[in-house]
Amino acid sequence: MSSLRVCVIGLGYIGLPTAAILASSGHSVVGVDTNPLVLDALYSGKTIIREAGLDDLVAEQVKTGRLVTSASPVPADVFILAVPTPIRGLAHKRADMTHVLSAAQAVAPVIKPGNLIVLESTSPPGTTEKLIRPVLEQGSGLTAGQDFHLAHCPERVLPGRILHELVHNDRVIGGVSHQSAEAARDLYASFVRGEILLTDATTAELVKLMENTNRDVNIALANEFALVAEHLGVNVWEAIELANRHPRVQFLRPGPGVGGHCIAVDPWFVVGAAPQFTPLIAGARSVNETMPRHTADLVADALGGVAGRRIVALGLTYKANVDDIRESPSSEVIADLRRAGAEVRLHDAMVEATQSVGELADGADCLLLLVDHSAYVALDAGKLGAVMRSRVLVDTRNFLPIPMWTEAGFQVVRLGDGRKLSLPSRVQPEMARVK
Ligand code: SAJ
Repeated sequence: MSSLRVCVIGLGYIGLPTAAILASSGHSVVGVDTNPLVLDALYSGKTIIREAGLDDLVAEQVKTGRLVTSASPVPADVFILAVPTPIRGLAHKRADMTHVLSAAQAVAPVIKPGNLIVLESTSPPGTTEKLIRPVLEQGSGLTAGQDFHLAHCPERVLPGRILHELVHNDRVIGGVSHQSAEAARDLYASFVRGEILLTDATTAELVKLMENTNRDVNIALANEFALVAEHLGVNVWEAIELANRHPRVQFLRPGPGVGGHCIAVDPWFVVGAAPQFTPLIAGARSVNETMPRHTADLVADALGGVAGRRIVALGLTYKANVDDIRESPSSEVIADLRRAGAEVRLHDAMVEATQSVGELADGADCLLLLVDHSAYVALDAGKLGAVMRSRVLVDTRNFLPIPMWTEAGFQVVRLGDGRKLSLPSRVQPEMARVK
């Protein structure tokens, strides 16, 4: 395909890697963001996101001049909207479409006949047809599907593997017309090596939500069994390993909760679209939402109450080996413990720290592993135990080598392991719970 002028609106975890890959595929890319920090960094070839390989790719493309910045959309052949779609409201969780709406409003006046507009942001079903389309048509005076192409191409990359997955994953593209879908396919074919599958816009929106909901529901199932196993005095990790030996069973992993701005958010878009048909999806969400609280309870059980106890929380990001702390279950666990009177010291192997785990452990009562960052494998149980006031390890990810910790004198408690909870404090478990 010939080189196109592409304007990418939103330079976050999806927009920036997409912009850089498009530039490296020979297109002329203008990156647009409302955050001046993002633009300033990019102007000098830098990023404010940590993602494997991204810094180098961006620096290279800025240097070639194929990736430039702008504070607002400029005329182009293609516009890609990659802005966040968070949820708002605690009781009735609804998609917050403010960013998508303003991106569409900003693009509309510069659209020319023959342009292609692609929505990449994960959105409630109907967004492309019912929200974006009228805004673009009114603002441009043109008709989608006739004068310009409009498609939804949901991103599906995994943070930590974004650059690889952007190229190698299959892509689903939904157009408001078949020609729109084909125009988008031609663009993505310039860098995607996976298969590109065409459908209509609303189906593409639902497919994306189904993918993340599938993961959320399956994590909820693992979490629910973790609670069952604790209740029955069984080790869920062993049980999962054994169940997964069945050729058609594949349990995911329990943990202290589901974080990030995708898996914990997208199921609500489905519930919002069809509340009367989604008890399972809503139920899975509530199981996953109870896990941070349950984790705080586990710590309280292990310590016989947390008031006045010193706890070192290991891992603040929403998952392993990324630096993204947004919507992390860790922050909920920590807030719960602090509310109950604990002194919680924080460490994250992926976020620049002023103090080492050893320094933070000095005089502490408990190490609480919340995120399984690879770096934590190297923790030295003997050295840490030597400086702690009491030796309790709570591992919510079944990640640390238990024999090393028990040999160093640690009382080890694992989330989902009912066999490890025979602590003296459990004689009166209700009193020890975090209320
Ligand atoms: N988690 C568990 N147990 C597991 C797997 C994950 O507790 O077995 C937790 C993680 O610790 C984390 C959360 O779930 O808190 C989400 O992590 P994740 O790795 O499952 O997913 P994300 O949010 O990083 O990326 C997901 C991906 N979706 C799917 O795998 C279906 C990715 O492909 C999407 O592009 C991304 O959401 C997105 O942007 O929608």
